[in-house]
Formats: sequence, C-alpha cells, structure tokens
Amino acid sequence: MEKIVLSEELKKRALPELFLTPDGKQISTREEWENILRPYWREVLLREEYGRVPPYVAPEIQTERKPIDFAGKAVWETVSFRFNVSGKEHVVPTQLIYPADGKKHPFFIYLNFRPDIPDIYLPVEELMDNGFGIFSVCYNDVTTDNGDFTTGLAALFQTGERTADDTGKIGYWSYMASRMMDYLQTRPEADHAAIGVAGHSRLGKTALLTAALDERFAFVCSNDSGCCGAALSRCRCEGGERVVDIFNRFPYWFSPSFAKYAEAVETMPFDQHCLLALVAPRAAYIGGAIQDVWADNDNQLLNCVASSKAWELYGKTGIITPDRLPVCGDIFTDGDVGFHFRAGKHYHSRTDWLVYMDAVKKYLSR
Ligand code: GTR
Repeated sequence: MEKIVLSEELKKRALPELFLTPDGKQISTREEWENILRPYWREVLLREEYGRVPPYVAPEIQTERKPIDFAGKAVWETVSFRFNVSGKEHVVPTQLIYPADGKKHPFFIYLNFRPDIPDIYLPVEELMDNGFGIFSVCYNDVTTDNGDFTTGLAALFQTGERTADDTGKIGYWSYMASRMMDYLQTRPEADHAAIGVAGHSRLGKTALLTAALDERFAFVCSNDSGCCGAALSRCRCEGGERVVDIFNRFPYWFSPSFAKYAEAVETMPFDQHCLLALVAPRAAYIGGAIQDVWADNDNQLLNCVASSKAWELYGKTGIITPDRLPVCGDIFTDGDVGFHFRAGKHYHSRTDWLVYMDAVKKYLSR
C-alpha cells in the first residue's frame, strides 16, 4: 500500500538521496550498494559525524567465575580486557552471563551506564529465561563520558587536542563493543551468527554505530536513541533535540568536524538514514517512549521508513507500518526493521526488552 502521509513527511525533510552516488548516479542493485554507496556512507559518517574509530589492537583477556548463579540458571564470569598501546595500558572489566544449560545461545552485547549485574536497565534473569546470553560493559570503564580524552581507551589512542575527524566518545564505546564481539566469537556458549548489540540513549546511538560498522552483529536494539542515533536530524519535531542542542552540550561524543553542521543541519551531506541503512540486511529494532519527546519519535519512525529501501535491495522487508506517525502502544516488529512506541519516560525498561527479545527471536527463526 502506498504510504502517502509518511512519504509527505519524508519529502519535507529533503533528505540526501540514499541511493545516489557522489557522481550523480542512481543505484538499484545490491552490488552497487555494497561496492559504492555502503563504503561511501560509512566514510562520510566517520569523517563528518562520529570520527574514525581507533585501529584494531588485540587485548589480553582474563576471566574469573563469580559465585552467583541466578537461581541455578546462569553462569556469571567477569572478563577483563587489558589493552596495551605503545606502553600505555588500560583494563576494561566486562560481565559475561549465559544460561547454564551447556547449549549455544544468541547474545546481547550490552553497553550500559553502570557496571551492575543485574541493573535497572538489564533484567538479567528475564534475559536468561528467554534463552539469551549477555555480555555487558559499563561505558565509563571504556572511557569517561566527558571531554577528557586522557581517560581509559581514549588515552591510548588520542595524542594531543582532538582535531578534524578524530574519534569522539561514541566511537570509543563502539570500539569496545567490537572487541567484545571478537572475544565472544571464541566462546562456545555463544551462537556466533546470533550476536547483537543493544544500548539506551547515548548508548543506543553507540549501538547503532557499532552495528553499522561491524557486520558481524546480527541485530541491533537502539532504545530511545533520538538525535544523532535513530532520529532523522532534519525537521525535528516540536520539543525534539536538535543537532545544535546535542553538539553544544556533548561535543565530545562526536568528531570536531561535526561542529560545522550544528547550526546548518540542512547542509549535512548525510542524515541518520545513511547510518541505519548500513545495518541492512541484518535486523534493526528502534524503541521510543511517548514522554520522551526529546528523542523525537516521529523522526525515529520516519528514519525506519527512509532506510528500509536498503533492506528491500536484499529482497528483505524493512519496516511494516501503517501510513501514519507513531501512536503510543505501536509495536511494528514483523519486518527486519522494527519500531515500538511505549508509554512512559526515557528509560530502558523491561517492557522494551520483552519487545526486543520477541522481535529477535522471530528474526532468528526466519
Ligand atoms: C540527553 C541527550 C540525548 C540522550 C540522553 C542520554 O541529555 O541530549 O541525546 O543521549 O542524554 O544519553 O541519556
């Protein structure tokens, strides 16, 4: 069915054409996407928005089993990653929890605000009961959430003042998620083709970037990520966060090169549909909450619609949605791009997890 309301909304945003090459050619095949536009958008997003993520470094790994077993149903190990770059060291502690049935399981790599297990954002037993493993890291243990690039992993890679396309903090948190993926690939408890990444808010932005850059991730769940995450930046909705708002408060999440767009969003040669499209043909689930106006839910749903054509190139179905803006209670998870819109505030709730787990299970069984 033709989407009149949604396509009118998208027209107003005058987004850069997802399928138009820099030399003005319209692409229509998966090969052209993979050979020309996929690498192009990836390059643009790193150069102009998030900064270039640091080069691969192999960490030294140490594991230790914890005595807590979650009513006999799970195994909990701490896994520490010791990074050494030119004599500078940093250790990142992470938490690995998986069902104790000796079988392989799909996993969530979870970027969290706190190191706690369980956590208000991470209902561990619920995840175990649904057959998922969790590999969680506290973002401040990777590098602190501020403009100080002499902390954690940032200290190992950043020399002097940041300039141009030097990595922002989102890039460092994302880098860690990929190193966790490296390690999970060595663990027999994980179904290596069924590992996803999830995060909330600034870490939902990070989760999206991670899945966009690292094709080993089978799925991404980006909760309430909003501006510079799942929401389109052009034509923000009444009360929604603008690029200028985010850049003025959190310039260190991005590369310094992003500054030039803060007050000139319409000049950006990209928008967030270019990021979401990089996840195709894998699964992407976006969550919103009605009281979280700041995250611009209309623009989150519109991004799902705008980027879905990348899935269609693969013969897959992007988002399946009625032709209207979101209404509280919406759960659209029948396609490979999903969106849900729940009651309440900005928060990574059990309600969100239940939607994501259900969507991922459906996806993995297709
Ligand atoms: C807000 C920021 C949002 C969102 C949120 C969070 O203050 O403006 O973009 O990322 O923080 O991470 O909790």
